[in-house]
Amino acid sequence: MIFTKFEILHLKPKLKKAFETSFGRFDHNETLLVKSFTKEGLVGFGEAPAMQVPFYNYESSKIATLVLKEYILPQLLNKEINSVDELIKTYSPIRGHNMAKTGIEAAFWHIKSQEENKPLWALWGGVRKEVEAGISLGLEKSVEEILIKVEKVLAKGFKRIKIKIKPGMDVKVARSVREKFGNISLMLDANSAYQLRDLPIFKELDQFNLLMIEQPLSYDDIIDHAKLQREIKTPICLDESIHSLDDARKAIESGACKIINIKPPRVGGFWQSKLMAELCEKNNIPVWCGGLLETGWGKAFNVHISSLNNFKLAGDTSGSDAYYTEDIIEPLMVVRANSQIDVPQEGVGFQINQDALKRITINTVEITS
Ligand code: OSB
Ligand code: MG
Repeated sequence: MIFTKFEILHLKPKLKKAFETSFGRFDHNETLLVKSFTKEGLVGFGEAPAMQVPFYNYESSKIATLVLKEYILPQLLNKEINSVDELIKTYSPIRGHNMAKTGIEAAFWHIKSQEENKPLWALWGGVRKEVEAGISLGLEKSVEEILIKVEKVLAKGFKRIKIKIKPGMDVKVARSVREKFGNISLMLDANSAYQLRDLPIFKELDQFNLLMIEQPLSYDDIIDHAKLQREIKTPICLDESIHSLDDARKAIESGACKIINIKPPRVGGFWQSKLMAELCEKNNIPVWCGGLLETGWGKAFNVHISSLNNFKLAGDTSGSDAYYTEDIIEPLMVVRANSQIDVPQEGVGFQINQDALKRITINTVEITS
């Protein structure tokens, strides 16, 4: 394929309900779509879900726009790109900025799936026909409000529930959920809100038979997580700390985690995600696909990658009705009553709803030669 033009669409979708983590509370999100045009007349969309502020990692929608516009996209114009390796090679000198890189990589896969008339999962070696959905519940002002939300999502059929925690809203959350709902499949996500000196809290959490605890310590740490994992029974799952195959290898070798949350935009794309899942599989580390409040377009790609063999645990992919007042895909993504999402058998499996896209696009940047 030869790219002739790009558009970076800056989207600002409104969340149905404010989403709060230990790093902030948001009532809308921001994300990017990289719209890529080829000489052959195909168009590919790829989502770069960098949020409005660099709180989850150092990327944000504005930073990712800058990096795409100045450094990644110009060198792809009018160049023949036929393999993902060729694509990745053009921007590999750029350190980090994995979300920005994922935007163009996803667009490449969208075009590839049209060229080869294959679903995304077939290009990546997926094996599953359906994948298990989970839901990630944000923090609330009180434990009571969290219990109400848990009750609602259990009624909807979600089987694996993740709840955000922060200091002061941790043990009491886990205890109350266990008291009210028994032994449901429950996990917590700290988004790096704790330090090693908080060990007594994690020892206390050990009694609740949690599926895992996600990213308890610093966003850039592996060593302290290894120390913590040696002291607690609950499996640690790393999210923020893992950006590359090398990070994954170091975390596994040092015993810093027993599970990895693979978010394609955090690790630099779907090809890296595949390689990371395979590395983890060789080391008996199961993985699952996390989310970054992507629109349905990004979530669709996450469904396809979740069909790879080592994605053994439910992901943070919750269906179109869980996130925004209006999603940009048609049909909408549905979680069935048994908590499963069908893996599409053609292409991406969804189309972009151009009217809905227009309504939430706040800026467009064009890159041509
Ligand atoms: O840590 O997994 C996280 C959302 C934004 C940033 C970080 C995280 C999350 C979620 C929600 O937990 C995942 C989703 O449903 O998209
Ligand atoms: Mg997380």
